[in-house]
Amino acid sequence: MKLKILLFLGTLPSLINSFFIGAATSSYQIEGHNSGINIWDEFTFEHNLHPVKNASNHFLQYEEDIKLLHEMGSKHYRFSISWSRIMPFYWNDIDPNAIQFYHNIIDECLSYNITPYITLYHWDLPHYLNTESINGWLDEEIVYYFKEYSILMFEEYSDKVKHWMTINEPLTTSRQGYGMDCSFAPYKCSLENQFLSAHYQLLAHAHVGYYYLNHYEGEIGLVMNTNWFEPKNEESIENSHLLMDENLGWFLEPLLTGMYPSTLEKYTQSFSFHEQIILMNSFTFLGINHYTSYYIDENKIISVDPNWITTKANWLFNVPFGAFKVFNYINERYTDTTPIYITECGMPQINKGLMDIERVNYLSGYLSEIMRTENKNIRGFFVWSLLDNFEWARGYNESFGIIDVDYENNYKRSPKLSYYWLQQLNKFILHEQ
Ligand code: PNW
Repeated sequence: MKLKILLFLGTLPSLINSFFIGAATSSYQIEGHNSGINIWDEFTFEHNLHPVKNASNHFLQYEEDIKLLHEMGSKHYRFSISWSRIMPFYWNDIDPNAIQFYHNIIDECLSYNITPYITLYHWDLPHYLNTESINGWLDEEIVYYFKEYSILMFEEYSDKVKHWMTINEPLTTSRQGYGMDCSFAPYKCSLENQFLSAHYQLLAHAHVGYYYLNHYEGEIGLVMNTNWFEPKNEESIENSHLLMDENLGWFLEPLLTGMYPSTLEKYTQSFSFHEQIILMNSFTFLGINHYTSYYIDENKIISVDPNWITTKANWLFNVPFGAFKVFNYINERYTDTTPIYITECGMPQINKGLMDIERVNYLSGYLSEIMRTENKNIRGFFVWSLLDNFEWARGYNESFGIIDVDYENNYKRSPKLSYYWLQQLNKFILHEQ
């Protein structure tokens, strides 16, 4: 293990002057103590998933959690605001306690000199926006609702917060909530819905990002997720491009060019000229969540290498070289000028417990590869996640945290090995900077 850390530190200098390591969370996965109902409450109830009542109890323990982040040496925290906490029961019914709660979190961060990065939407859509009259992300009106809610958040917090993210992983919402990998809330799945929900998420992002950049000083971006699809041989390269179009290009190309990838033409509608202008002027950075990679062959069959290290999540393999490839690919194929934050990266360990050597191994591999990419625009890395949390359709069975949460013992927090490893790394980075 010592050797691994040393090897890793040897590769640091290329990006180190401008690089940071922070941590990420999302509201529904950790806060608990919700009042209104959102689509994930409905989903977990209907699927008899898990008692999500108080998640990781962050609502009551946020001071302790932010202190732990501070003690890890991180100066950057990505978290989300819960739309359904802010407006719990009906549209524009604003809960002042919720507004105060996020002020408290922001103030707590600032007291430690931790910079807050706020995600406006991390999947907790209020119930009243997913009904027969307003059909969630399938309804054009959602663009208006998301913009009004976001403006309210800017008015409230923008004096203190200068880094914003609009929507987390529109790909996952479209594929898993509305599309062909149907497994997430709100479970309204068809091929048509998959592309329609993506379209409105893109427009919602665009209107909010454009508005923010025209009214405030700060930065804003969309958080996209992508795997890397490694071609198995020369004949598979085109299929690898196609899969990258279907995962990343689907959302990234509209931002950069105002158009969907040509390979998706038969499924997508085009943007008007006005929408194109807004899309292309709606961001100052790209947020990229990257977790894993697959092989793709000439027949578009996806596979994994049996030697890749597995994790508790059946979709997530430890493939460091994929991180190298994916950020090079973004650099070469899409943009070599736009700043990038790696907004999520991490894994769930097979056995719950504090000795998460697998996670140290994963993080050291991924960070080393990220450091040696040609991509010079990467500004920072947010490990997913600060705390063990509610892992959506998989409930509490997958522990992504660098800090353990004991759900049976008053939500007691215990930092894992990876936390201490990142603490050492942060000391080194800060020292070098
Ligand atoms: C992300 N997949 O979701 C989310 O942004 C987080 O809220 C979540 O906890 C984290 O990754 C870990 O899963 C994903 O199946 C969910 O490929 C599923 C997939 C990818 C990302």
